Amino acid sequence: RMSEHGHQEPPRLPALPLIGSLLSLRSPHPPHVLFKELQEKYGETYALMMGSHNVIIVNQHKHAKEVLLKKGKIFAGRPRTVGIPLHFHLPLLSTSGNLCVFHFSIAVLCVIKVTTDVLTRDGKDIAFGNYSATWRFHRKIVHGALCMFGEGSASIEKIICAESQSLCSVLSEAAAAGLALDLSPELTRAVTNVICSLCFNSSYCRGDPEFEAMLCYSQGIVDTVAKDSLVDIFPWLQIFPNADLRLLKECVSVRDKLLQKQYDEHKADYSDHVQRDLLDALLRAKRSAENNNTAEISAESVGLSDDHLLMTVGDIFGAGVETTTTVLKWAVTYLIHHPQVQSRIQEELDSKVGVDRSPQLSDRGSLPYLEATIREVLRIRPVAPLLIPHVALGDTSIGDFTVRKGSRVIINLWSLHHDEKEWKNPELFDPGRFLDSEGTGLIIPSSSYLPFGAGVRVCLGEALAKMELFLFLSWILQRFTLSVPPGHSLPSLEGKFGVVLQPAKYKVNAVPRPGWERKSQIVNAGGSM
Ligand code: HEM
Ligand code: PLO
Repeated sequence: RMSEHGHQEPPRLPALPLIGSLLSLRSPHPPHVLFKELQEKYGETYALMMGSHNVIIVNQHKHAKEVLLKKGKIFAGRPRTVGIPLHFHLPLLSTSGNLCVFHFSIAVLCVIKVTTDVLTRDGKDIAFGNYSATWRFHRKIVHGALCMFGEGSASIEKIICAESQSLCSVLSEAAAAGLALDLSPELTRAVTNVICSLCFNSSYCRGDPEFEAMLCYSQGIVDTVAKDSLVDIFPWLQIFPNADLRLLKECVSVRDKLLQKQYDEHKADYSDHVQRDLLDALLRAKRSAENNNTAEISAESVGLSDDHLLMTVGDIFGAGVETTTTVLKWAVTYLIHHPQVQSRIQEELDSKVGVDRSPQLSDRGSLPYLEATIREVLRIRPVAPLLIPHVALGDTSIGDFTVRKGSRVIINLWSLHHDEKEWKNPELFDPGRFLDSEGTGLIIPSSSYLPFGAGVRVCLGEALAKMELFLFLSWILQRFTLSVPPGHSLPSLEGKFGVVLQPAKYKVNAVPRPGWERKSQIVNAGGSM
């Protein structure tokens, strides 16, 4: 079919009514890997049906940039019902009579509408909310509030360094006691306190019951929000009790209570003269819209209802915790697999920072190998391998292909980051690819690299996340060498696909480096703070 917006329809996977292309999507691999493989048969950009929805899968950077940048605005929509691939594990009896577990991805039928709608009160947030005046307004406020804490200002750096300090003392206590640690809760705590300061101007001590509740509900949400549950395939099954949906609703209700409490406290102490945090910034925008009620813009009409404000902070809080923590966990995992990378970072730290003070943001320029390592971690294990689905808000095209209004577009970042034409040995972890031939200057060797997305929907937390990754990792590696305990096997590099791609759980030995055996508990920021 010819169209003014492109010349042909993209190749399409076979589809049946109701279930769409489900039968073509059985595979032993998670969705991002399957979508990469399907390129061989259908080409780099192809279409499939999820239930009754047309979904276009983009596996190549030129098309990805056309969607995100050149036509960013027309592709800035979000599905009203979010399509997320589901992963199934089915025990089956093989012909030889052995019980095998067949894992296969069933890329989705409809939806995580039910789950994200529960999470965001029907899309009243930024990440899952559709493109609208309200959405633009909220992004602008959040962006402004995050800039206030931005790179130039000392406060965010101080907050992150204080959390690094406390993280390192936990590692040192464990080392002194000869214990191997699961770093996951420790990293989560550190990252959570940073985002807590930004959103609520508060933080948690170790063992704070409210903090433990937060850790628990957030893991519950991560585990269920994109989970392969029947409720997501057949939303009408909601009438039946479903364990996952019940768990999600419980977790969301615990989260909402914590958010509401912060909100009430902030409202009570609000003053036009001081802006302590993101929630104050949102409240200020709400107040000023309410005072301007003479114009057509009322607080409600620009989406400054209580629900919108709560869902927006909820988003920043959730994204702020889960993404950065996940990248830190992947970084630790790869460093354990590649001790030579770890020792090269430590040499760089020893020569550029030394042992008399702690790393600070101004060291970023002189630690290129650490920066290159962070870039490589973000390449090889992208946190959001399929981003969040985009939706075409009008008739348009991608390359020569026609795209009709309402089509969903999934950018397969996994394919971009593992494209053999762009990256030599894409599965090989090699920070050196982000350095120039002298090994001292940072480069981006391929344009097939978009860890934070791009354009209208680009990640709002990129600058913050980069500061955190740099500071946490430099503090840890200055003081400790990480490895698996003797006799343990190396941690798996296969991620668990979900709303974020998470590494498996394992224990780590953090061995204090020479000079840091006892020092790390006593010495603090060493004058730099
Ligand atoms: C969206 C990556 C950290 C807030 C996204 C997207 C990606 C991404 C790929 C989706 C873009 C799209 O759909 O086209 C990352 C990575 C992070 C990180 C790799 C850590 C290394 C953060 C942090 C925050 C944050 C710390 C909060 C301060 C958001 C928000 C969105 C988003 C609010 C939704 C934007 C929208 O839909 O308009 N991020 N992110 N992210 N991120 Fe991040
Ligand atoms: C993580 C669990 C929290 O309890 C709620 C939450 C809010 C925002 C989500 C985040 C979760 C997962 C990562 C997401 C983020 C918005 C943008 C980010 C999806 C579900 C990414 C990587 O796109």
